[in-house]
Amino acid sequence: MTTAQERVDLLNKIGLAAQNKAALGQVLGTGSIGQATEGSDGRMQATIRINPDELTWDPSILVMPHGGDIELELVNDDLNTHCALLPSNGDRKFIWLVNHSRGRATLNLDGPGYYWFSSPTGNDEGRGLTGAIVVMGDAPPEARLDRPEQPRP
Ligand SMILES: [Cu+2]
Repeated sequence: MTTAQERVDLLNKIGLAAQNKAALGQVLGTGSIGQATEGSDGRMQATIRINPDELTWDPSILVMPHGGDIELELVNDDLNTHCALLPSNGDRKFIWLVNHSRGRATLNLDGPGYYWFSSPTGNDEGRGLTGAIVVMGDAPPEARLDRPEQPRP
């Protein structure tokens, strides 16, 4: 077992913290965590990058403080074309990201939970370009089940 910092140090030492000759991309589940910022109008905002030669999203875990609308800026600083397939109520959003490009997507995620996003082209997902948007908070009253009070952690 390693602590989180030891894990990062070991991945760096072995050379698995970037694309290398032993692995096509970063080790699955390796990546940073970030928090969306919130404006006075309640809309949230975040920037997610693909850094050169890492083949992960940065952050790869984006945390929203609660459900609602979020404006994402997506930046591809890698030397290859990628894309983003993103969750949103009603329909998913898709954006192409040629190398050294950026794009914007507005998502509506109104319920708490884990939502997945990725770059589904080529073998990007298998190489590490998968991520999660985590929406904190409780389910809105209209979405709650009609059942007796449940024990809460
Ligand atoms: Cu808020």
